[in-house]
Parts: sequence; C-alpha cells; structure tokens
Amino acid sequence: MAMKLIICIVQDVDADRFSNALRVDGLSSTKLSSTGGFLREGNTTFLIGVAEDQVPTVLGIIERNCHARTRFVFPVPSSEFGDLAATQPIEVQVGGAVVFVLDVANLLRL
Ligand code: 2BA
Repeated sequence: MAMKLIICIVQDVDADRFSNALRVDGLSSTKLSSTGGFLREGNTTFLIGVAEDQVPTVLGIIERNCHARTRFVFPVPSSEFGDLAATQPIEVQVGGAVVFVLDVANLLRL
C-alpha cells in the first residue's frame, strides 16, 4: 500500500486536542512549533505518515478538531508616517487547517 505524508498546519489552540485524537485512532504524528508567515504568530505543524487508505480518516479527524477562527489584524502602514486607511484592522479567517498530502517514496527506520 502506498504511503502518504500529511503536513497539517493548525492553530496552537487546537493542537493538543488534535494530537490526542490522532493517538486515540492509533496514528503516529510529529508535532513541530511553527510560525505563520502572514500573522507572524505561532502555529503548529503536524507530520503524519499513513497508508493511503488512512488519509480520509486523518482528514476527518482534522475537520472535527481544527476550527476556523476570525482574527483582526492591523496591516503594516504603507509609509514611515503611516496612512490612516492602513490603521483600520482587517479581518482574516485562519484555519481550520492547511493540509498538504504528499506521496512518500520510502519510509525507513535505520
Ligand atoms: P499565516 O501565514 O500566519 O496566515 C494566517 C491567515 O492569514 C491565513 O489563514 C489566511 O487566511 C491569511 N493570509 C495569509 N496570507 C495572506 C495574505 N497575503 N493576504 C491576506 N490574508 C492572508 P490560513 O490560510 O488558514 O493559513 C494558516 C497558516 O497555514 C498560515 O499562517 C501559514 O502558517 C500556513 N499556510 C497557509 N498557506 C500555506 C502555504 N501555501 N504554504 C505553507 N504554509 C501555508
């Protein structure tokens, strides 16, 4: 059976519940501390190696445990002296999760 690597970026607030839910279903994962390039805030990246037929299971666990949230952020002013228009907060929807599913050539334990 082909293997897949699921790279999944979630909000920190969802990370523990998500990690526990994976473990309950007997799925291995590695949790990395990461930082979003846009918000420049901490988020959590999971590496999850699974057989291809387990991918839907993982996607279901993500959907049940990782929720979208709205954030309001102040954009960086466009000039040194700022710009009144740029002081208005903008609404940003974060998550539930950003998920990449990659083919795995080999899984080796050496
Ligand atoms: P951040 O880069 O901090 O982005 C947080 C949220 O800000 C994003 O939520 C998106 O709604 C918004 N956003 C990002 N770039 C934007 C821009 N140029 N203009 C306006 N709004 C923007 P999500 O899409 O749910 O992404 C959550 C986190 O997932 C991201 O945090 C980043 O760490 C990661 N991510 C998202 N897309 C990615 C990608 N294509 N490659 C690698 N990491 C990604």
